[in-house]
Amino acid sequence: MKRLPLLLGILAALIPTAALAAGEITATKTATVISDTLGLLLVPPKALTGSVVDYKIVFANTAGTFSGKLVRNVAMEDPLPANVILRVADINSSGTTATANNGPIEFSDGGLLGLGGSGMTCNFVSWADTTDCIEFYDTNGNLITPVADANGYDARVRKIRIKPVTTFNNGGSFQIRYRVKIT
Ligand SMILES: [Ca+2]
Repeated sequence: MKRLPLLLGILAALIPTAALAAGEITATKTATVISDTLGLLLVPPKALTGSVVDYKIVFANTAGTFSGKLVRNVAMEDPLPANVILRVADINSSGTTATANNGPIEFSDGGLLGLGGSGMTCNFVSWADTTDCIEFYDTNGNLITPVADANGYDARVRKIRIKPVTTFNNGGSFQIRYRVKIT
C-alpha cells in the first residue's frame, strides 16, 4: 500500500483536470552585450548604437510534477524592442563558429534555475519553412521569410514566435538565445 500515493500521482498526470495558475509558466529575459563599435580591449562592451547583444530567455514550467497539469503545444512570442534588429544567420553555439543550419535561435533544454529538462525540441528547417519551430513576423503581424542584409540582419522582423514540441514537462525548463544589433 505504500506505493499508492505514487500511482495516484501518475494517474493524475495522465488525466489532467487542473488548470494552470497564473505564474506557473515563467519567462526570464536577460541581455548580454557581445561587442560594441568602440572595440576597447580592456573595457566591457557597452549597449550603444551598433552594439551586438544576445538575448536569453529562460522558460520554466513550475507546476508540480504530480500536479496533473498537462502543458503542451505551447507557443512563445517575443516582440523585438523598436531599436534592435534581429540577426538572421545561423547562431554560433560554440562561441566561435556557427553551426551550419542551426538557425537564428539557439534552443537549450533543461538544467536551468535548478530545474530539469522541458522534454521538448525546437528545430529549424529553413528560413521559409512553415512547419518548423521558429516563425518571424513583420510590424503588421504578417508571417515573413527573413532575408539577411549585408551584415546578416533583417530589420523587417519585429517579432519571433517559437513552437516547441510537444509536452512541456512540469518542473522543466529551457532557454532560447538569439542575437540582435542596436540601431
Ligand atoms: Ca519557420
